[in-house]
Amino acid sequence: MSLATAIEVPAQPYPFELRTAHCALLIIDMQRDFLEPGGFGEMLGNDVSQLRRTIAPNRALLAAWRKAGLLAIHTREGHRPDLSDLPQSKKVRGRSQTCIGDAGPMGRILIRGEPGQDIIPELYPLANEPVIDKPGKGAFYATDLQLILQQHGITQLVVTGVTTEVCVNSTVREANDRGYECLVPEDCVGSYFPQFQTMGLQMIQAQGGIFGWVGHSSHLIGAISAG
Ligand code: C5J
Repeated sequence: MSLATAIEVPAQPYPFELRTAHCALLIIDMQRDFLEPGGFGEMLGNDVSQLRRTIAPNRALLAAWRKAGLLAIHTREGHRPDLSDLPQSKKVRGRSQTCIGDAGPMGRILIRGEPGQDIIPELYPLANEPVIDKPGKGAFYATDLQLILQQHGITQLVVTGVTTEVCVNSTVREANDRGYECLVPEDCVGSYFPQFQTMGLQMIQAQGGIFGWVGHSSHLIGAISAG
């Protein structure tokens, strides 16, 4: 397989023309506090099994991606320990008893360096894979993600992770506005809310792919493993 050749990957609303030399896998916020039983997400009353079903497909996709020698990037939502990058509006949103920065079940909630803020062991980044610490929902906001993508000549993104309607959707929209073509494998993204999973994916592919494409990891793995 020539890295410059486009491979047609089945997707909605029409096939995605994958150019592996210019495509990065961007795994959004597969963090312990969102996915693990006993974490912040579960503490808020969410059903983490809705997110945990994405672990196995992400593992398989990441393994194939690494085997093909392609660029994988990971993100983590979180804030500085002194909370200097946490807007008050985000801190108090939800009127919860426990806020970002407070002591949680796995250390201070969504604070960089705390166990709960880190990526789950099943998908832990390799030393050569960039990890983007982001204070917002979108991965481009207040990060060096775009610079890293430019340095690698990336024009396409396969976006996976959690949650479909929040950080995945925000990132795909940000990427689309910056000219990146985004493919979202539906089995590799998850929401605590089944209806948001469905609608979050429909929003991406609606109106001729207004923000991007929706596919399945099996087709992507087939495409990158073919060469
Ligand atoms: C993410 C969130 N990662 N739902 N965060 O989607 O607050």
